[in-house]
Amino acid sequence: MTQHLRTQVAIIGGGPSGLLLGQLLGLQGIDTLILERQTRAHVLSRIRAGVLETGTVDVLRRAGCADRLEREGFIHHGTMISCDDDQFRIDFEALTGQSVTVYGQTEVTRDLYDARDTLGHPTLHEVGDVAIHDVETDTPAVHLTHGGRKVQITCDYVVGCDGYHGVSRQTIPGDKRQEFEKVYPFGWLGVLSETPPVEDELLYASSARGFALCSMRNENLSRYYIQCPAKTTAEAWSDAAFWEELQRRLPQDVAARLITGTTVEKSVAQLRSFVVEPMQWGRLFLCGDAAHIVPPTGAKGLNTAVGDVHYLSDALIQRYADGCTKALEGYSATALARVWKAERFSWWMTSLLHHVPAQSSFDTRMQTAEIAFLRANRAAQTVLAQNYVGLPF
Ligand code: RFL
Ligand code: PHB
Repeated sequence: MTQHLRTQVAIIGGGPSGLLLGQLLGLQGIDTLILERQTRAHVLSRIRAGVLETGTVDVLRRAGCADRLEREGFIHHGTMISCDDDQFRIDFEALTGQSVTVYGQTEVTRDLYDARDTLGHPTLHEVGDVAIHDVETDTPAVHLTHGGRKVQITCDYVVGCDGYHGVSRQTIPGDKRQEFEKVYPFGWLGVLSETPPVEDELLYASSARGFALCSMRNENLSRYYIQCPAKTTAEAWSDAAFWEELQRRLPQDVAARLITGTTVEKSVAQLRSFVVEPMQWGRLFLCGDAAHIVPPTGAKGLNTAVGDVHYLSDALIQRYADGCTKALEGYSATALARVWKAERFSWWMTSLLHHVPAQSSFDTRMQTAEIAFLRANRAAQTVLAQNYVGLPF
């Protein structure tokens, strides 16, 4: 037996993009149905982003999901950058008048699920075989399996918020879709440890042995990353080996202060830049990692996803308020203009701070010279700070 459902906006993917879109639309009385492949517990167990732009916090506030963030998040007015033993600070507040908030993506997602529970709008978890149909007509549909049954959903619009490995992007015909990609010859090995952070602010560390990042979640929960070979697995790294390698990449005085301990999570992420154009096809729209990926160095992935959701939610709200589809038609162009700027910044920060064994001595000197310029030049620091705190929507 096939179950038939009807909604206004079918959202594929219950990660931060899908949940935030559902919340912003739900608050305006627009029905959404979220279709998520994993269990809620699985989605909430993924440790990912940690840095939120001011604009992201504003959108979460508009979604009614910023109360805990404002209580528990940490405002950072700057960040540290080091090159071997030399260390300097980028003062966001002085350079841009803005700051960022350190609050984990896991917590953002939890707040969004709680808000959806309060709204009472439906989410189907553990869906399978999701297939999108007829988005070039006025009656699109999504077919899937759920709990051993076939489900057919009719809707006005389909939004693909299903991340990089999702199915939505592939619905755009191959001859109408252009993909831009750069795969970096390295990854990040990340650990979460129940230890106090080594610094009050984040530290982005460049060293001849490769990049390292000291980040945090709260006073007793630290997040550290080291650049690693692309094919490394987390299992190949003991805690002791991780801490030793991290210490070797940090300035000596910082390494001496590092408190190590048992890690509670360890994972490897491949670094990639990716964009698909266009971000819409007929009545299908893409948001977040479904349409673009950045290497995490600039902390832009989640923030760029929130930018997409901001544009698309406004366009859909306008469409349901007065029937005007102008903003919907312009969604891809509007979103892509901001996406490419985040791509450029993330690529630049990644290229500046990472080292690969095969790189030429000339390239190494270029990195050293650029970091030295950044250290001494207020205009260069302002450009970094403006991008890091987030470009305006
Ligand atoms: P997600 O989070 O991948 O969610 C997609 C959801 O879709 C589901 N799904 C499907 N559901 C139904 N049917 C299918 N066929 C489906 N296929 C997939 C998945 O199960 C999932 O629940 O995408 P979304 O919502 O667009 O959110 C994007 C962010 O998660 C991502 O951009 C950030 O995590 C990137 N990122 C960072 N971003 C920042 O802004 N600041 C940071 O500091 C930051 N640090 C990071 C990061 C990403 C990292 N990794 C692991 C790649 C640090 C790391 C290490
Ligand atoms: C994190 O805390 O997970 C984090 C912070 C900054 C980044 C990437 C990841 O650039």
